[in-house]
Amino acid sequence: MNTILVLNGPNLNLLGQRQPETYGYETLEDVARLCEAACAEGFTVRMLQSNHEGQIIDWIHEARGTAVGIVINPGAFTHTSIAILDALNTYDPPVIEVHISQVHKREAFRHHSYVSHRADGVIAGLGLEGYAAAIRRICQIAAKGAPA
Ligand code: CA2
Repeated sequence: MNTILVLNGPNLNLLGQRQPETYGYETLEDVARLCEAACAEGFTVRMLQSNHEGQIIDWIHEARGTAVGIVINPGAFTHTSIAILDALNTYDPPVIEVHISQVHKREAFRHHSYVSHRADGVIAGLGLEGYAAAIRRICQIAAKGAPA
């Protein structure tokens, strides 16, 4: 078991195609490449995206016993989904929440995250580099048994 699950929520399939002033010009494929490059030897990345809350929950359930950590950008579900929080609460290994934009500089409704109630780390505003930092941290914890 050396897989790190990278989950992306709604609309992130459009990364690089719309709102470049907020989310930049790079695509989700670029995120996948960046994550793979950030992965320590012996670890692999499984990169997934869905616009559907239930699908994301099913993937979190599947990660139990199969993934050493989860990097999650829940998209707008960050601010609405107690169901995703509940699913993450069934998962013991490290969870790192990533936001491409600095959500705290944006509208007030983006300031609260249900997922942050579970996440071991939260990264916002570092652009795609946030994913790479999250991958490096999970590799570090998984390799050394460091506390999450
Ligand atoms: O900053 C982030 O990564 C967000 O999680 C992105 C979500 C937003 O609802 C959160 O508040 C912050 C939105 C994802 C929408 O992604 C798009 C990407 C490109 C073009 C259009 C939407």
